[in-house]
Amino acid sequence: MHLIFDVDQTIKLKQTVNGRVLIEKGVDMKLVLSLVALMMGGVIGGSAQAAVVYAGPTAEMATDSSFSVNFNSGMATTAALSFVLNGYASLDGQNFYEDDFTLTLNGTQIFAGTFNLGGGSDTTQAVVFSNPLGATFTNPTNNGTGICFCGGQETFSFAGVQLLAGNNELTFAYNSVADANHAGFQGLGDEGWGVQNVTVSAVPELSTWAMMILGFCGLGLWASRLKQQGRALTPT
Ligand SMILES: [Ca+2]
Ligand SMILES: [Ca+2]
Repeated sequence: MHLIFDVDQTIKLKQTVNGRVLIEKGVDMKLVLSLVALMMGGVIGGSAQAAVVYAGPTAEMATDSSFSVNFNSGMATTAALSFVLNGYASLDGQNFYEDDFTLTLNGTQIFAGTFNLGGGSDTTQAVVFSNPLGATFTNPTNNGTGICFCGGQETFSFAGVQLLAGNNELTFAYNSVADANHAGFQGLGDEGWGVQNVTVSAVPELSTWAMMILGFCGLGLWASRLKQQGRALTPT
């Protein structure tokens, strides 16, 4: 059986017995290269597209609760992550009625802080306790709400989080601080929280880009050399 690259840019599969052709199939090289280009476009385009892994919004939840979003990543990769955090009524920042927000990804905490989302007394209540991945958010101080009992929103953006191949779990949690200096749980009559628009988009690693470009160059070289030689290849 022979694989033949023809000068007319056709890959031919040909099987002969005693000089008699049993099978002869041709594939246009331009078609092959177009398909490869389309596949690459798909990989790149797919990576650039954001996937909404949870649209929401959740129902309003009381503090001292958590909410998890599970989603599947085809491979272990770096991804951008964003979501909207909703506050209802007088969800508090750092004051006597403080409520703290945390986010974990696959069991590792990637953010912790407190924000005035409708409850509080001044403009200095937004405090970030931990932000190892450098997330940004829309309203770092007071959320523009003051004391209004009218809730508020923060939009969080992470430029790069590490996803596992297969299932990944994001866990959002809100807890009221209960100690000698804090009031503790206030309940839905006073405050609530929720999330929506949880979006993940894969960011191709440099090595992935390099491998795709090298692969494409290699294919081009291979095609070019075969075209020059116009020779038959015999698979081993
Ligand atoms: Ca409150
Ligand atoms: Ca509170």
